[in-house]
Amino acid sequence: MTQFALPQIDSGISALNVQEVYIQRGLPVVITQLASQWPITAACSLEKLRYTHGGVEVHVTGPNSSTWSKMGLKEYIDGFEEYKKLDSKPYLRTWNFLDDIPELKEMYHSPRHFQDRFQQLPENQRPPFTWLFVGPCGVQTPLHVDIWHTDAWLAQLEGRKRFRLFHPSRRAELVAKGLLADAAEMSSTSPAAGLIRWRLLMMEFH
Ligand SMILES: O=C(O)CCC(=O)C(=O)O
Repeated sequence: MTQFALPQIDSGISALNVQEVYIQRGLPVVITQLASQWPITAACSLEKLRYTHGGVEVHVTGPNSSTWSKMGLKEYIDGFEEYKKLDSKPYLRTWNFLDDIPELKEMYHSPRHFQDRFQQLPENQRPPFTWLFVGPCGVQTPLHVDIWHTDAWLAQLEGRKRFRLFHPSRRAELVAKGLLADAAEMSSTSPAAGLIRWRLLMMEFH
């Protein structure tokens, strides 16, 4: 399979440039030197989460990645060394962390390079798509198309993660191989089903 490296651009680039060259064309891009400057990056380090917010109850995926169990954040983080030995590791995914730790709200904002149109909705109508993912080395998110075919930006706050993206023209092949289960369902329910976008395959921590 042919693999391509994504373009990397410096965070000094204008928002207009990012919109025109990448976002409007549906092209993935890596913006460097950005998240390291945010106060929320330090506030959400593994160490800070453990010591300052360790009592927060979170839901992590169980061994078959569809069941969820509830545990304290400190308990979950303390288990990381143990989880590394498991074939299927528990993962704290799609955590609406601002609901549980509201004091972080004032530190959180979308980078100026992206327009978050959901912010134009009244607060009580915004979909809960501001997530934090926390996991030990080796956790994975399977191939998927995001809900409503929304575009997403992701920031890596700590550790490393591999992203694999496939061009939408390969969707039928991926479905046929059983790698992408939700394509038909997503395309029939999405208000933006006609948009051509690159999508995420999988992320894993190293
Ligand atoms: O970081 C991950 O493991 C998954 C992120 C993701 O699935 C997404 O943003 O759509």
